[in-house]
Amino acid sequence: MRIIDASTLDDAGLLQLLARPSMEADIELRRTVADILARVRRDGDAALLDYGRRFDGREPESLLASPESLASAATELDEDLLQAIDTAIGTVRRFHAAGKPSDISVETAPGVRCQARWRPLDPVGLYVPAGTAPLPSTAIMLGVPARLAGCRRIVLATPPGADGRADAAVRAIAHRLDIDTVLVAGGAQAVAAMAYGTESVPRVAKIFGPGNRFVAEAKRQVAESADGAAMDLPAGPSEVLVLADDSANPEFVAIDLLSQAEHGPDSQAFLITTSRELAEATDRALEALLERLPRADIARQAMGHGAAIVVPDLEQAVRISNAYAPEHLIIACRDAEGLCEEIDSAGSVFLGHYTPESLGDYISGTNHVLPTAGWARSEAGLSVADFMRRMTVQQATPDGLRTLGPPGARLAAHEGLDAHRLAIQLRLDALDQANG
Ligand code: HSO
Ligand code: ZN
Repeated sequence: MRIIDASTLDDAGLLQLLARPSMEADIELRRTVADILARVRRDGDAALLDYGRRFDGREPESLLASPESLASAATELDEDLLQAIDTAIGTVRRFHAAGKPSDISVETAPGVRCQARWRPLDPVGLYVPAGTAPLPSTAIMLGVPARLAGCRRIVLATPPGADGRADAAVRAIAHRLDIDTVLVAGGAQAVAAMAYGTESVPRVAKIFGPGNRFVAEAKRQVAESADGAAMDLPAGPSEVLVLADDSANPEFVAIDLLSQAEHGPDSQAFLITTSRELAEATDRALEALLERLPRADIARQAMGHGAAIVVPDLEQAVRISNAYAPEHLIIACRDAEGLCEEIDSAGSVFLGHYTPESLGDYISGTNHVLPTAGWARSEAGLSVADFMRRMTVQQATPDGLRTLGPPGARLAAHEGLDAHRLAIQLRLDALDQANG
């Protein structure tokens, strides 16, 4: 890992160092995805099967997982894995249930009541990737909040494994969450099927979940088309920033950097520290740990996009972190909670020396679908609200109209919108007449 002294960098140099690997979709990718979307839209299931053969390298056993294969999936898993899945479903449910938005009802003036009522989206589409490995944890992170939101119909799409079936853990999770439509397809074609519907896949209102470049581009394109489907977050490669002082354990820091780096060659990991000794010890630990990792090649490539940056004080470390707006921020410092107060841009924050990011990826209860690529400046990770929409409702009594009608009509007159003004005034006149 490169170790760089922040004092040797000007602002431009720092920005350059923190730049993300480019994710811009090239023309070729855009065109390929547009073709796939158009074809699935036209030919439905037949196109899905054909693309499955071509891109997934195999035709799925059946496009939709059979009810039996969902019901019996748990029997294909080890008991301790099942228990871990149930623990994760429990913590994610507990945390997300507490954050479920509630309706409000406010009397804004005597006789005028305004409400906000939340309604589940229906149907919704969940994309569970299985690139280098299936990610059943993502099925939990998407399925649990969708169920808590009250979404009635949920489609879960995931690419087939070598046996032509959806991953057994993903099927078991779908079954536990009462998700009975599991589309065994991946890539842009799965996104197209959910956005436009096919003979066997219902058309959904919004598509959630991470995926490769094809999936991300397909989500973007269907979200742009008026009759497509909305999308959750623009997805980029995973990233982590570790902010550490001299109290940090270099081996813990190194393995946290590597746990993001092993996701993919374009992942990014930074260490910002006040201690040069820690940076150097972390670098040594990285080399030793890489020897032990089956995905060392991927992690090594990803580490090339990051660096250790040595700063004079924690204030500067926080400034850099906020400017980068990491998807994951680990604060491995003595006063982690105090520093967290200063953080304003990060997807998910991990405090202290005993809170590895893996905890949040799998089991603590927070969501692991998080804003990447700097989106943490304005966006948040998934929550129940993302699976719902808010609708406002209002009602005025005659007294309410008498109170707020006149100032409303005055504003309408100012804007020269006379039908607006009269919609109020005619009613006020009618009320006057009725009262003699
Ligand atoms: N860290 C990933 C999520 C994940 N990790 C799934 C393991 N499995 C999100 O950036
Ligand atoms: Zn992860």
